[in-house]
Amino acid sequence: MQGKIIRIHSDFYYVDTEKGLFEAKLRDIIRKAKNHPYVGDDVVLESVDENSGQAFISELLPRKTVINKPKAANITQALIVSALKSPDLDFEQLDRFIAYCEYNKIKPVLCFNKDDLDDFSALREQITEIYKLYDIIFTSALLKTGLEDLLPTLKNNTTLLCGCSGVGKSSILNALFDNLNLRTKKVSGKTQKGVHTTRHCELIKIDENTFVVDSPGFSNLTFDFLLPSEVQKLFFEFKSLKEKCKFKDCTHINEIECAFEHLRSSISPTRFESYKKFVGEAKKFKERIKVSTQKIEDKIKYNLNKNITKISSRKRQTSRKQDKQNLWKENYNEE
Ligand SMILES: Nc1nc2c(ncn2[C@@H]2O[C@H](COP(=O)(O)OP(=O)(O)OP(=O)(O)O)[C@@H](O)[C@H]2O)c(=O)[nH]1
Ligand SMILES: [Mg+2]
Ligand SMILES: [Zn+2]
Repeated sequence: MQGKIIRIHSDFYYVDTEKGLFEAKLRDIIRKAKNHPYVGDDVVLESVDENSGQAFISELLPRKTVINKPKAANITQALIVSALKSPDLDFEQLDRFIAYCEYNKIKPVLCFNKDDLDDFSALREQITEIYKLYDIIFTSALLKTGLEDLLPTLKNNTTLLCGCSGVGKSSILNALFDNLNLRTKKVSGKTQKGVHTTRHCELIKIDENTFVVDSPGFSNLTFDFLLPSEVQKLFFEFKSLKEKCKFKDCTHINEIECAFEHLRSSISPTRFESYKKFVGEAKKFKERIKVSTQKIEDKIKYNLNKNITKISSRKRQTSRKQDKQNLWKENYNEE
């Protein structure tokens, strides 16, 4: 029997099937495999144990998409929710979410909530200008405005709602769909930050082809898993430039004679600031790789100087090239 994981609580996986909802555990073969199932995954469910009533997931079916923060599979787009106020709009955090979606090849749609808290005309204009290449929706979950723009966007998609805590992800879903009753909670009076009300990702079926995933708010995305020259791929501002800059590893930040030299002032200052920060984080990753590779090289050199007796191929030291590749893979696939 096949089904879709809608919720995960520690070792328990809740799987929606044509015969109803099952609480399942992972078969050893899946548990020992590297990639564990996520919410949104299609899985094969083994027949339920008659005595204990326990079901088991025995196979993870191929994924169309996957995202590790928050953990979700098979989503077709992400609704990045920000609040215009309470908590204040944080452009850098927004850029982090957008860049992370771009990295995972998931279409971002931008939602700006709590539109009722003030007159945001100037801020709205600024947002529309900066993010003109993305779909933008302004909402108030409280007054239920903007929902008419949101509904058609969600239709026939599996949409992950993500963003910082307290911006109103669960409130938006409650406002859109009756009877959901997702838990929501006031932002802290002192810090004006969310209090992490939603604790787990949850896939909610709206109709046969429409799903939404509510997720816990977070704000600790860092770009320490890719190379500095790759960060530009996550910013639409640089995409049109691809072929034009003659320097292979150019970050386009301050290099002279870089194709972007004259265009730097045309990119929005907040976007450029975010870009520079992410490149900085990626540089640390590059350093880490360099240091680890050096350590391996030193070890190999040391071993080569020793008189090593022949050992079976199974136990033999991996080649330097292989070592580098493994190290690269390890770092690159890191969450
Ligand atoms: N004024 C106003 N308040 C809102 C709106 N949307 C949500 N809120 C309030 O903001 C607070 C946080 O909303 P939640 O829906 O819990 O936020 P969340 O993004 O799900 O937060 P986490 O689950 O912690 O990630 C609640 O007190 C909501 O009532 C809105 O459009 N306008
Ligand atoms: Mg929530
Ligand atoms: Zn350049």
